[in-house]
Parts: sequence; structure tokens; C-alpha cells
Amino acid sequence: MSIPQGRGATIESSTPTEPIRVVVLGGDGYLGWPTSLYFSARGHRVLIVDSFAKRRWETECGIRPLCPIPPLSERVQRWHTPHQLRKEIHPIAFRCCDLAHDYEGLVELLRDFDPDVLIHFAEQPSAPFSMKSRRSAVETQHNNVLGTLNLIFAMRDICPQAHLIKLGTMGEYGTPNIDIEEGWLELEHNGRRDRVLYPKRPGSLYHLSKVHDSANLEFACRVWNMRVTDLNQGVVYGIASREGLHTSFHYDAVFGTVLNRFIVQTVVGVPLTLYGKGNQVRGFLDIRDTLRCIELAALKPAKPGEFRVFNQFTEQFSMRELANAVANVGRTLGYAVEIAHVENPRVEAEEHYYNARHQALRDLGLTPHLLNENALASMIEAVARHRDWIDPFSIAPNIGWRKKPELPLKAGHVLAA
Ligand code: USQ
Repeated sequence: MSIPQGRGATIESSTPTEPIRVVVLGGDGYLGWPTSLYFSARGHRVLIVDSFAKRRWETECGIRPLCPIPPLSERVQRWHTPHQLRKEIHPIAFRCCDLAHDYEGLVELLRDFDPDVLIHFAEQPSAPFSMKSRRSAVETQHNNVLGTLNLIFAMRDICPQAHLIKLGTMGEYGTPNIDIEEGWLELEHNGRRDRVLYPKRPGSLYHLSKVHDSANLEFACRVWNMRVTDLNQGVVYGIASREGLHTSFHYDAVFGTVLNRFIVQTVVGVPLTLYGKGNQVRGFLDIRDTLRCIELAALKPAKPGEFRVFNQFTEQFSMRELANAVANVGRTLGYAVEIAHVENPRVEAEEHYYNARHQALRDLGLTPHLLNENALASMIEAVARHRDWIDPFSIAPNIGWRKKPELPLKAGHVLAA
């Protein structure tokens, strides 16, 4: 199957398979929207479910994505228009439902749609947001942990055979001084052996919400025979877009992830905000690989009772390496890029061991898009097309991990509630 490509990262086609029924929870977001299109383009039936909480949080924080994102109904309509005559493309359905607060609505939509696979992005995704205030921490954990708990019960009772693909995070592990395995650890203690969930020591209350999810999901597999794939995803970068159908790309200090931020900073001429020494190491992946990894997990599901964990990233970098790579490419494109070591607003190790296993998705068939100068240059060029819409006042970090935001706040910055 081949589909016309828009600007930004291309959404590649893969081997056609039997159509499946896919619910994308959180399908209005940065990853949920391109995932919905990816599955729809391959002939699968897609139901998007979203509470639009992310749009509300953006308004509350006074920030906006790189370019205007039309309402979901309009985006879906724009997707349908060129495809209406193609029999293999089914209309994308959508429902508004807040998993944490509308259990009846959730049960009803699962009963109506009868999914084979549920892909769960419907969580508050930002570490800084979760550390902003008591209120935002409670909202994060309530939304994420209780939303997922409701989902577990609804699946148990309505569609127990369906496969849940849950977006977790590499940040669940933290930065332990031993190798990071894929979810499970073989342990020998006092002469006895066992296989246990890998010990977690995350760095924010957001990351911790995903740890709680993982524990609940493993329980559901063990006790209710559910089938779950927990994707411990690294930091995603890139712009997945088709003409008029951009995804919600953030660069602000709340929802923007580090490489996407560095790219925007290059374009607007703000020094790259390297937190602390910049020797923190994290796993990264191209947004196109996110889509492919989810497809691989969906087409080769976990078995009943299996809590399967994949570490979903393709390469690891220190923040300093990333900043230098962006600066070098930016300069060759004519931007005057500077790197600023700003005081680290987070509490995190800036020098640490990091060696995380990430073999399982490759074994399933992932061929990664690795980060190189061309990829960085095309991201810079794609962002530059939206230069006039970028809000430079939303870039400087203004949420600290410690009790009060002690960092200087400049005009236009949002105060923590
Ligand atoms: N960092 C900078 N400068 C910045 C922003 C971040 O140096 O301007 C540093 C941070 O201190 C941190 C690293 O970059 O050491 C990553 O920060 P990030 O904001 O890109 O990513 P993080 O907060 O860890 O969270 C993001 C997503 C989250 C996902 C996670 C994957 O927001 O949803 O779960 O990446 S991971 O990092 O592997 O846990």
C-alpha cells in the first residue's frame, strides 16, 4: 500500500496484513494522531478516544504547539476527504471520553467497537507539568493511574481477549548503576533465583505514574490473564505530518522534549538550553520508529497472561552530544547557534552509568531511522516553516523540581500554580 507523503517525516507503508480493529486512546496528541493515521492508512479500522485534556493543559500553561492544530473532528474530516473513494480505507471514528472519570462511557465504547488492540497514549505526558504543583502532580497521577486502572477493568469485563499496548517510558528505570533490562530482571539472592520486575527509580511524579501503571498491568496479566505490551519509550523527536495534518509538536518548557526544543531554539536564535553539565544520557527514537514499533507490537501480540515489556528507543546520547550535533548542523545552515549551560531545574544525576537493552523490537523487525546530520537538517527546515508562530517566551525552563520555582521568571513566563 502506498500513500502520498506530506512534509516532515514520511509515514512509510509496510506489508499489508489482515485488517484489525484498533482503539487509539489519546489519539488527538503528538503520538496518538500519527498512530491513528498510520493504522488507518494500512486499512485497519480505527477508533480515536480522547478527553482533550492536553488542549486544556496547554491553555492553562499559556503554551501552544508549533502550528495551530484544528479540532479533532476537522482533522478526521481532512483525512477522509482524499481517501473517500478508496475502499480499503475505513472512516476513522472518534469519541470523547475521559478514562479516569467516565467508566460507563469507556465500557460503552468498548462494547460498541469490539477492539482487537488498544493503544494507550491517554496520559499526562510531561515530567515538568507533574512537578509544577501539588495540584498538577495529583492531576497527573489521577489521570494516568486511575485512567489506566479503569481501562484494565473495562477490558477485563468487555474485551478480555484484546491486546493492550501501553505507552510506558524509559524514565521508569531512572539511571541505575547496572545494565537496564527489558522490564524484567533475573535475580539470584541468598542462593535462590527468581524473575522479578526490574527495580524502578524514576525522576519525576509523571514517570512514577507510569511505574504504578506497569505494576497494575503486570498484576492484571497475572491474575486476569490479560495480554499487555508495555512499551518503555525513550525521548521521541521529529515532526510527523501530512499536508494540513500536522501533529501537536511542542517545544515549550512544559511539554517540549529536549531535541525538539533544541531544534526550535536553533530556528529562533535562543541559546540551546543544556540543563546542568549536560552529561545526562537518555535513549532516543525518531517518531517514525514509534509508529513502526507500535505496529510490530500490534501485529505480534503478547500472549494471554503475558506482561511483555519492550524498551522502545534506538540509540542513546548525552544531552551535550545532542546539543553539539544540533549546533553544528544549525551553523552549516546559517544559524548563529549558541549553547547555554542553564541551572538544572530538575533533580537528576548529571554523571551516571547508562546501558539499556533494546533488542526485542529489533528482533521483531524494526529497522531504525538513526539520527544524523540530514535528519537534523530536515527537522530544522521543517520547523523554520512555522517560524512566525513560535512563542520564544515559552522556551526558558520555569518549573523547578524543588519546593518553589527559584529560577528567574521573565515576562511572558507562566507561574507555577
Ligand atoms: N533537558 C535539557 N534541556 C532541555 C530539556 C531537557 O538538557 O531544554 C534534559 C533533561 O534534564 C533530561 C533530558 O533532557 O535529562 C530529557 O528531558 P526531556 O524533557 O526531553 O524528557 P523527559 O522529561 O524525560 O520526558 C520525555 C517525555 C515523556 C517520556 C520521556 C522518555 O515528555 O513523556 O516518557 O521523555 S524518557 O526520557 O526516556 O523517560
